[in-house]
Amino acid sequence: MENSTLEEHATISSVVPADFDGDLQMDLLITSTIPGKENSAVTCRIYWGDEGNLDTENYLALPKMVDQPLVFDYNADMIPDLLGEVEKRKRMIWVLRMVF
Ligand SMILES: [Ca+2]
Ligand SMILES: [Ca+2]
Repeated sequence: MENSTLEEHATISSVVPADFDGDLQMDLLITSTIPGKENSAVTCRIYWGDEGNLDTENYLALPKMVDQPLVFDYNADMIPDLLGEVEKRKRMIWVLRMVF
């Protein structure tokens, strides 16, 4: 993936491969931060897999988070969901679902 798809000066802090929309194509959750910046928020994006490639133009941008999100299956439908802290003590769960 070209670095230009990330924010300027951003460094990738984690990469989580999973099928986040249930279309049997592997997707990538990529989190990034700005190094050296105090209290830098974590940028979280899900890039959709498409026949072995990644669509770097269309991604799901999640709100900035205080820390790394946790990937887990909240509603037990075999599609991974996310738990993240968007502000101090304000936690949210994103329930992802099949697109078709
Ligand atoms: Ca997928
Ligand atoms: Ca789920």
